[in-house]
This record gives sequence, structure tokens and C-alpha cells, in this order.
Amino acid sequence: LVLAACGSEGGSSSSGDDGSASGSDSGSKETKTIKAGIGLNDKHPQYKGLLKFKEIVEKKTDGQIKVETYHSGQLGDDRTMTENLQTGSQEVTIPSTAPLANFVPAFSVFDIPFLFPNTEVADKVLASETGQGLLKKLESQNLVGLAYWENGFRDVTNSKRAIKSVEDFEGLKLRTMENDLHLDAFNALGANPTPMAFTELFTAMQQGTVDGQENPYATIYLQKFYEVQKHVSNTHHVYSPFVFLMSKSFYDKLSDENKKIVEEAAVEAGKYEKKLNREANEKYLKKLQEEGMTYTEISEENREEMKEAVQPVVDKYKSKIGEDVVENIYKEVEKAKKE
Ligand code: KDG
Repeated sequence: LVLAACGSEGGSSSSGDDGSASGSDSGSKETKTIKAGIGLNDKHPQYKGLLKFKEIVEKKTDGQIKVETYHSGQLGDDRTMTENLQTGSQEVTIPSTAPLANFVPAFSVFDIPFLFPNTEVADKVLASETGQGLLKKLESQNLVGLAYWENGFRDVTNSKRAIKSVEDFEGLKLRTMENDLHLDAFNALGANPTPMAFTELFTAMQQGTVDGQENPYATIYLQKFYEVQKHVSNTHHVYSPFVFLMSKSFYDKLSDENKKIVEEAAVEAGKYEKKLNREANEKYLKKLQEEGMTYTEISEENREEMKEAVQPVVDKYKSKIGEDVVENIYKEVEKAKKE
């Protein structure tokens, strides 16, 4: 695997220890380098958001912290990159919450199908004490969650048939993210799901190892899945947040000033990413149809049927996620709907 830095030239020391006894870099003019990698490609709003993060951090630290950006899984898939953060060989990644649940099971609360009715509710719940409290849980895994970004509502595509109701899932070989709840939920719908890293997905669809997958329209379009997929339905079965993650050992060594800069930059760049992502998800469904995909709308009745089919799976996972977390999230959703 050849690693090409897409950002600035490498800094003088990569996430190096500054050698001070306190572990703080205040007073030190040594350059630090943040290696930041994502799974999606450089066309995706997630990468544009990452470039925004780079711009803010390099400007505000006056070049003291450099950010090297990598896309398309050049540094690995979500799970591998998260592990890289834990061991300290990489400083930033922005995974979907689903694979993160393998590190902190409570994140699977966002895998509950049909949890969020729209992005307004998602925004409020993620900003709530419960949403922010989940980010705190990452610290026990040597990770710091600096902000929620957005992947978005996931929709099913496949090469076999139009999906409009539960019956249409029967036997379909679907790739899921590496997440047990997703796997069980698609089994409950009658599909034949396989967990797989995103980096392997395109080839698996091309070679017919899987018939389909699920991702937001922006990903389906920008990763050119339409070249190997025929049907798309607005299942909107899960809203995937992204979490902007930083290696805790790297973060802990930053001065208070630089900690504040990276935190604010992750939030600021996240706002920009969300805006671009929402525009993208809105315009790309039409583009997918222009590329020859057939679009099938799911009726509310049929969506309700899908929700019922996966309810036993949700019940099964409640204790693993944490009864309190599930209850609090449901409360926040109800509260957000009324506002
Ligand atoms: O950069 C993020 C991607 O690696 C990943 O999270 C995309 O939703 C995704 C998937 O299906 O794996």
C-alpha cells in the first residue's frame, strides 16, 4: 500500500513527545503533525470538512500543528484507523458510529433502526447531554471524541430487484458495516447480510460477492456505486453520525491552547461538513436516477412493517448498549420532536 500524503508536506516530528515532564507542549516550538485519515474519497463532504479542519488548525497554531490528510482508506478502514489512534500511529479519523460500537458498545444506540425521523431531531439529540455523554465514554478507550459530524440517513441499493417492502429483502446478499446490531437487523428482515470493511465494498459488489449495500445517497453517488448497482430505495433505516476522533495520547500532550484550537476546529469544520453533506444528499438521488438507477419509494406503511420486523433485535441489544442509554436517547428524541 503506497501512502501518499494529500495534505501538507510532513512536519518535523509526527505526534512526537515534546520531552517535557508535564507532558505539555506549552513553550515548545516543535512542530507536531496530525495524520488524519478517512474511508470515503476526496469528493465526499467528509474530506472537504477534513480540509477545513486542516486550514483552521494550521492557521490558528501558526503552522505549529500540521495536518496531513488521507482519504479512500489509504490508512485503513474505520476499525483499523481507530486502532491506529489507540496505539498512537495515527492522530485523527472520523468513523461512522456503527464500527465504533466495537470499542464502546453504547454507540450502538444509533444503530437502532428508524430512531431519528429527520436531521433536525438528530442534531438536537447529538447536542444533548446524552449525545455528548457518549463522546466522553471514548476516553476509556484512549480516544477523544471532539465532535459529531454527519454521514446521514442510510438507503439500500442492490443489483437484483426493487425493494419496496420487507419481502423484497428475502435472500439478498447485503454488505453491512462491521456491527452486530446491523447484521442481526438485516437477518431479521430476511436478507443474507455479511459484515465487511468499506474499503472492500466496491469490488465485492462488482464481483457479485454481495448483491447490495446501504449508505447515504452522497456516498452511493460519489463512490460511483451506480456503476455496479441497479436499484435504490429510500429506506432511511438508520441515521449514521460520524465521530471526529483524536488519539488521546496525542491530545493529552497538547498545550491547553492547542487543545482548544483542535476542539473548536473539529466543531467548526463539522458544521461546514454537515452543510455540504445535506446539500449532497439532497441533490444526488436525482443524479443516481440519471445514471440509470431505478428509485423506489418506501411507503410509511411498509416502513412501519420493517420497523416491527427489527424490533426483537432492538430489544435483544438493549442491555448490551445500556438500558439507561437507550431510555435517555428515546427521551431526547421525544423531546426534540416536540420542540
Ligand atoms: O470515512 C468514513 C467511512 O470509512 C465509512 O464510515 C463509510 O458509512 C460508511 C460505511 O458504510 O462503511
